Amino acid sequence: MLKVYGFSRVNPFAHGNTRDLRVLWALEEMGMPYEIVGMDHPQGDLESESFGSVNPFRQIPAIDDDGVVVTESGAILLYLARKSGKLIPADLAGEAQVLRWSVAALSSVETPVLSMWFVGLSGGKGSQPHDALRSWSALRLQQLDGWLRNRAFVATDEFTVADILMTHVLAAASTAAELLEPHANVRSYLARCMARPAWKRTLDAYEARVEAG
Ligand SMILES: N[C@@H](CCC(=O)N[C@@H](CS)C(=O)NCC(=O)O)C(=O)O
Repeated sequence: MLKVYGFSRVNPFAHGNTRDLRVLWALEEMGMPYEIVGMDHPQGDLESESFGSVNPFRQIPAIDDDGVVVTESGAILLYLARKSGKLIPADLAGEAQVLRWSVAALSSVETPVLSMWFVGLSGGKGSQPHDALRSWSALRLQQLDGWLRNRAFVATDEFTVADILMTHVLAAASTAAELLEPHANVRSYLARCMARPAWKRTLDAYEARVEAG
């Protein structure tokens, strides 16, 4: 049985935003069976020797699929899509678009918005580096907004794992709402992806299971 390492307890700020949700959402969309290995972050479960051998970075998410260990949310989603044949096209050209936009979500978009959040959290609000990161983030969102002008989904005509990654990057509490505000195409894209029943079921199950503390 596929094991998913996900949080069982996490601090209140991160609760509802953690990257195990990307994996759980994908599994829900794919209808794949799995079991959750619950990790208590405040209690130090990520620091255990056994988890260190799963993920040297000691971060969630990770999966163990009958001995195939995969970490990094993007790599996990692409692995699950290839394995299930769902949320990714079967042809090489279509698959390339999903790879392209999965990497774009996690590098071109997540890097500036997460860096801006981190510098702000570290006391840098109002500083020159924070302003520079805001400009960098705003540029990427403006460009993404143009790309989404006539598209329902980011990589292909259908919903794919690239949409899960892009949606979760943009909807995380770490992405400042002020960045999204000017971009109507991005906002309607997010609303469309987050209205999916599988996302609602995933979030409801997470909220019922994961303790904020
Ligand atoms: N690049 C990784 C980042 C994983 C990550 O940042 N995980 C967070 C939870 S969302 C974590 O485990 N934080 C705990 C820690 O770093 O101590 C991915 O996309 O999977």
